[in-house]
Amino acid sequence: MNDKPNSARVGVVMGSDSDLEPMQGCLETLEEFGIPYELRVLSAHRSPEAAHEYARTAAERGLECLIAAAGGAAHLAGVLASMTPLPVIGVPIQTGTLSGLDSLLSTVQMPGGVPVATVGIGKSGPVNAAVLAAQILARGNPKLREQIDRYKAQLAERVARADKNVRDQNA
Ligand code: RP5
Repeated sequence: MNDKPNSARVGVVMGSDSDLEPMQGCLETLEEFGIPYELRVLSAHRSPEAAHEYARTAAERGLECLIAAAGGAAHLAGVLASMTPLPVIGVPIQTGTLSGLDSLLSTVQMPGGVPVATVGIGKSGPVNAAVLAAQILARGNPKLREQIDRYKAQLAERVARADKNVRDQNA
């Protein structure tokens, strides 16, 4: 799915290939929704010119939303957001040194006028980034809107099953 840049609607950008494993939940969720994406490794610090070029051309290449994952001094999402009119979702990657608090704060604390919609640290963050991207793309797309409704209904069903199990076991 990520080998067709012309049909991609979401750009998923990671600061390093070491972010690929923690981002699996994001990629799987985009695939679950049938959203074509392109996947890139671009670093705000190690390959700034390539990152800038990507951000500058993302909208004209037909992308509708960017997801940027980075850890540590995580400036990738903010740098992309500064150079594109597209909505940017930031995924703070959990680090070994500061457990991702460093990534979270450097992704979320953007100056006024340059928002990065930042998701949480840990497993839920990458999944939520994909769900948020789907919700952004679902505006004016009734089929995708229905998929999101079904997704949320499944979440509720899972909780109802867990509730029943817990009550049965503790009756
Ligand atoms: C960030 O530094 C990357 O996004 C990654 O999360 C972190 C560590 O990168 P590597 O040293 O593993 O390449 O730029």
